Amino acid sequence: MRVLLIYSNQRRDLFAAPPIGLCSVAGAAASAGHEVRVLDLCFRNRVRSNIEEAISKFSPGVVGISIRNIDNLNLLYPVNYLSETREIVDVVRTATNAPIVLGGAGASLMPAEILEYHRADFIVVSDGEVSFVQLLAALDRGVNPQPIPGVGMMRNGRPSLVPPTFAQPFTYGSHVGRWVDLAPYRRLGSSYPIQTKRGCTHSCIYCLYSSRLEGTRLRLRPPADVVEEMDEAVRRYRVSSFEFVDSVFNEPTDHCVELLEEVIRRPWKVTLAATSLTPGNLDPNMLDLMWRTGFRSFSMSPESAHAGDTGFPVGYRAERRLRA
Ligand code: B12
Repeated sequence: MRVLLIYSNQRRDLFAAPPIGLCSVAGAAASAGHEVRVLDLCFRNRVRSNIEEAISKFSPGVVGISIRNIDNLNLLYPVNYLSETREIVDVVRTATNAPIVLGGAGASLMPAEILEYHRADFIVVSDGEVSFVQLLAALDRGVNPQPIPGVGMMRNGRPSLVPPTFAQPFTYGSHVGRWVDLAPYRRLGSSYPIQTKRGCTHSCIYCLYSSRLEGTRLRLRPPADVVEEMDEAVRRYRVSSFEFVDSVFNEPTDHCVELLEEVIRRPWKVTLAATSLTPGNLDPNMLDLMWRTGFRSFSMSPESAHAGDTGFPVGYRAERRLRA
C-alpha cells in the first residue's frame, strides 16, 4: 500500500522538534512492505499546496497525520493549535478519498475528542509501530480493524476505541535522518531526538505520560541499539548533538550507565542533553559520567519533586539521603 505520513507540527516553541515518532512509524510501515513517503510541514510556508502536490504525485492509499501538540501548556498565555491541524485534515480530505489516520502524543492524550473534532477516519493511541501496521493490513484486506489495541474509529457517529496495551517491546530506531531533512532543524539549534526507553513508573498527579502515552512499565531499548542509531546519525547526517527524549532519562540507573559507557567507547564526541531527569538518583558519580559522555545540559522541572507513589517528594528523600 502507498502510505503518506504528514508531520503537521510547525511550532518552534523552545526548539523545533523533529518528527521522531512519525519516522519510527514510517520505518515500521516500510519494513512491513508498504511504500512510504513522509511530508514534513515544519518549515513549509505553503501548507495547502504542499499537501495537494504530495497527494497528487504519490496517490496514497492511506494518509497518516501526526498531531504532536494540542496547546502550548502555558496557563498565562494559552494558545491552542488544533484549528491548524483540523485545517490540514480538511485539505487532505478534499484532495483524496484515502482513509485518514491520526496519531502522535497530542492525538493520544484525548483520542475521542481529537478523532471527532478532526472528522478523521481512525486514530492510533500511543505507540504506533505495531498498531498502525496492523491497521494498514486490515485496510489492505478490507477487514474490520476494530479489535486492534490502540486503534479508534467513528462508529454510528460516535468515537469507539480499543485501549492500547503498552505491552510491545521497544526495539525500534526512529532514524529521523532517513526520512526528513535535518538541516533546517540544525540551523535552529535543535538536537537529534532519540529515545532509550518507553514508559514511566511514576504516578505524578499532574502528568499523563504513564497513564496515556507510554504506560507504567519500563520498556528498555538495548543500549547498543540506541548507540548504533547515534553512530549512523553522526556518520551519515553529521549530527553533533543529541537529546534523549525519554520521560525519565536516568531510570533505571544500570541501563542509563550502560548506555553512557557505550557512548564513551565510540570514537566520536557529541553534545548530549536530556528532556527530563529525576533528581532521585542523580549522585556525583552519575553527574560525572554524564559530563564525560558529553552532557552539557538537561532539564528537570520543579514538579519532579512530586514522587506520587511514595508519598514523599523526591527532593525531600534526596536531601534526607545526603544528610544521613
Ligand atoms: C521530548 C519532548 C520535548 C522536547 C523535544 C526535543 C526534541 N529534540 O525533539 C522539547 C523540550 C523541545 C519539547 C517542547 C515542547 N513540547 Co514536548 N514533549 C516531549 C516529550 C517528553 C517526548 C516526545 C517524544 O519525542 N516522544 C518519543 C516519540 C517516539 O513518541 P511520539 O512522538 O509520541 O510518537 C509515537 C506515537 O505518538 C505514535 N505516533 C506519532 N506520530 C504518529 C503518526 C501516525 C500517523 C501514527 C499512526 C502514529 C504516530 O507512534 C510513535 C512511535 O510509537 C513529550 C511527552 C511524551 N512522553 O511523549 C512532550 C510533549 C509532546 N510536549 C508537549 C508540548 C506541549 C510541548 C511544547 C508546546 C511546550 C512549550 N510550550 O514550549 C513544545 C513544542 C515543541 C515543538 N517545536 O513542537 C506536550 C504535547 C501535548 C499538549 N498538551 O499539547 C507533551 C505530550 C508533554 C505534555 N506535557 O503533555 N518537548
